[in-house]
Amino acid sequence: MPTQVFASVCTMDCPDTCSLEVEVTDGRVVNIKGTSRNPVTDDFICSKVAQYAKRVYSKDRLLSPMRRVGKKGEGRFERISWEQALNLICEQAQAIRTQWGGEAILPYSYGGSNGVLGQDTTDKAFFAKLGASRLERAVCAVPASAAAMGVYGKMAGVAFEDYVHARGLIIWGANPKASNIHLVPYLKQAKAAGAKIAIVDPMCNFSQREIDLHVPVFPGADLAVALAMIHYWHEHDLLDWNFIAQHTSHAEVLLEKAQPYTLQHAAAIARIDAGLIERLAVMYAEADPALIRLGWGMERNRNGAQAIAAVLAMPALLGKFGKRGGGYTLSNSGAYRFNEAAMVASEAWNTRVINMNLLGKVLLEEHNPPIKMLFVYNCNPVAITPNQNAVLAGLQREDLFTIVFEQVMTDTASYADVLLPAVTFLEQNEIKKAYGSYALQYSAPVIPALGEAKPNEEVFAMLGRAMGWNDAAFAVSTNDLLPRAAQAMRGMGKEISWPDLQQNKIAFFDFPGAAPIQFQTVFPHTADRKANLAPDNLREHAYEYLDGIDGNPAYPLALISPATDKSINSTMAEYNLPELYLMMHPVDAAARHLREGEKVAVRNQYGEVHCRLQISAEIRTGVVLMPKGAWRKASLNGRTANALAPDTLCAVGGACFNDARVEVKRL
Ligand SMILES: Nc1nc2c(c(=O)[nH]1)N[C@H]1C(S)=C(S)[C@@H](COP(=O)(O)OP(=O)(O)OC[C@H]3O[C@@H](n4cnc5c(=O)[nH]c(N)nc54)[C@H](O)[C@@H]3O)O[C@H]1N2
Ligand SMILES: Nc1nc2c(c(=O)[nH]1)N[C@H]1C(S)=C(S)[C@@H](COP(=O)(O)OP(=O)(O)OC[C@H]3O[C@@H](n4cnc5c(=O)[nH]c(N)nc54)[C@H](O)[C@@H]3O)O[C@H]1N2
Ligand code: SF4
Ligand SMILES: [Mo]
Repeated sequence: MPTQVFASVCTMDCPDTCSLEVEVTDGRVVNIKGTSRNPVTDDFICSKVAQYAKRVYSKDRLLSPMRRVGKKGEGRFERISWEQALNLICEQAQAIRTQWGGEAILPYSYGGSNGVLGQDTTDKAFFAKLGASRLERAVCAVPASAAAMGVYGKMAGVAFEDYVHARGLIIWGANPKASNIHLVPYLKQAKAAGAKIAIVDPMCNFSQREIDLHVPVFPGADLAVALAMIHYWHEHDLLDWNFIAQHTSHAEVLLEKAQPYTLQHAAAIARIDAGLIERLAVMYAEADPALIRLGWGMERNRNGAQAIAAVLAMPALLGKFGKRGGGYTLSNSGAYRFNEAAMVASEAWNTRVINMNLLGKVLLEEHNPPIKMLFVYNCNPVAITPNQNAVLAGLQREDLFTIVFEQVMTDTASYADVLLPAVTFLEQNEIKKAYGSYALQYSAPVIPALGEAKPNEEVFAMLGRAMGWNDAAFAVSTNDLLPRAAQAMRGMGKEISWPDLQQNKIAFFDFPGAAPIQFQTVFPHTADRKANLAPDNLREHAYEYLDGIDGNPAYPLALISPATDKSINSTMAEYNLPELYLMMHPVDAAARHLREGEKVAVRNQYGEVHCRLQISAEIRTGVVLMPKGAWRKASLNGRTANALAPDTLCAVGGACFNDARVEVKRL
């Protein structure tokens, strides 16, 4: 058969949301390339997804429902039919509901393939009708969302294409070289046109040629640095009082909180030179247009939401909005005003809420009712949830009935009682809102589903029917949901027509214009359309720097575990990240007499990880780095970064992965 080429879209949890061209020969995916249908993709994609066929045809692919025959975690299963699997799950759910109540059932999900069909449609209707516990999806983005919602009501951010217009850029707690690669060409163009670029990050992900300033802030100390910059501008009369008066509220609260933060005070907290903070403040104040790219690296600690709010306030305090290339970008997901309720009707769902970061504790500690059934989909908690040892111990519980709905045999799947096989994005119909680039895209299957794999929305509808429920929610198919999703899309400046989307595969915004200009074509979605510089949702702790975790001499090093170019979270890490490593600065290594490539034990009160040491001056002193997403087999003792990550929460419930403090010894 000749090779056929199909249009597709990458649905990974990545801001870029590339438009793809997939070559299929004899029904098999042979090549995946980028196109410029989404202009930001510009014909190139990351090597991970270029080789995604490896995952589609992996020997670890789940191709039929299965039932556990070995011990939990051992990974021995036998094949069963879909009908048997659905019946088994329904029997268990009924029995648990009768004995313990619906809240003894916990759905557990996160990013998965991230489209509008595969989450919060029939799954939500199913768990709502069961009266299951609700999940607070808080492993990512909760602090950033709270800040962005509070300050600007999630105003649309500066488009990547407009970065070329900026003359001063701060990349704050983001690593575009790994996690947002399509921003990088625009940064290069801006630099070539004379822009100054600064990064605020304990790690230096750029070469000296690519940037003008690196501020190697200690993890969790961004709030102090941001307040010191604000204090500095106030003191040097650099604030834009006109903009503040016209377009902001509660600036006085922020300015008062910034008062104690002299450059020296913040520098001591952030363990950097005060001169660096001053250079950053001056560079940003002088730049016109000035732009800030905020990443999620800054949020993953106890001060995350407050720090992001303080950084978000900067363009308002200095009046940097109102022109191309001026303002900020965080997540652009808020630009779509998607009417989720129009997809599938759900019953009212008012049960207890469980924060997903606490999974291990929730499974192990006493609760009323206890969790008796765990239903995992779109998520790999053994790899990505903090306090891995508690998660593993919880999953071992013999009285816990665990269902894992997955594409491949993950570290979590091996603990399942029942496994359900999921399609990959190349086998699926999905509509995907990009949260970095500005486009809505439709992807049709390019190959038929492998084995008996099915898409989420169909499986939860099947489960509802297997429960004997006649609700309309459980009668829907994928084909019913596609036109509904197009109709439910608001905020794009125009109606989205399903036939057009189906035909063209992509729809763009009209702000008016393809790219928004903050405070000119787009405005805050706050009640008064002003930037709220001390929003209610943060005000109780507004801009209060919490120290608290440093100072235990047994664990002097801060451990961060950011994204790498090897995987998307744990997806594809199974083959791209075969060996876990710890990165350490030469000075910290010398102090411990450790050498490059040596086996080390990384320890704290939560656990211990054994891996190889990598020595690099790119990471600052006092901080070590272990990549996120590694599978257990990549480590020398079956534990990964999350065995060291605390299951503490920040004030708004977000994960504090980077509050881990550790010590490292030779193994
Ligand atoms: N290749 C790839 N791309 C991805 C992902 C992936 O796993 N792999 N994941 C996707 C997802 S789900 C997300 S949320 C995003 C995340 O992508 P990013 O927003 O880039 O977030 P992180 O990778 O967590 O961290 C970014 C940077 O923050 C730094 N950092 C850590 N702690 C601090 C701190 O306290 N302050 C400051 N200023 N910097 C700090 C880290 O050293 C790192 O360089 O990427 C998405 N894209
Ligand atoms: N230590 C540390 N841990 C972290 C982070 C960190 O910075 N440090 N970052 C956190 C962040 S930013 C995030 S977003 C989370 C991400 O955590 P997760 O969202 O759990 O990300 P993945 O590990 O990629 O797991 C998603 C799983 O869903 C499956 N899947 C994909 N598509 C489908 C589908 O259509 N149906 C079904 N049923 N399954 C599907 C994939 O095979 C994959 O195993 O991790 C968090 N964990
Ligand atoms: S993971 Fe990101 S960069 Fe890679 S193909 Fe998908 S959207 Fe593009
Ligand atoms: Mo994330």
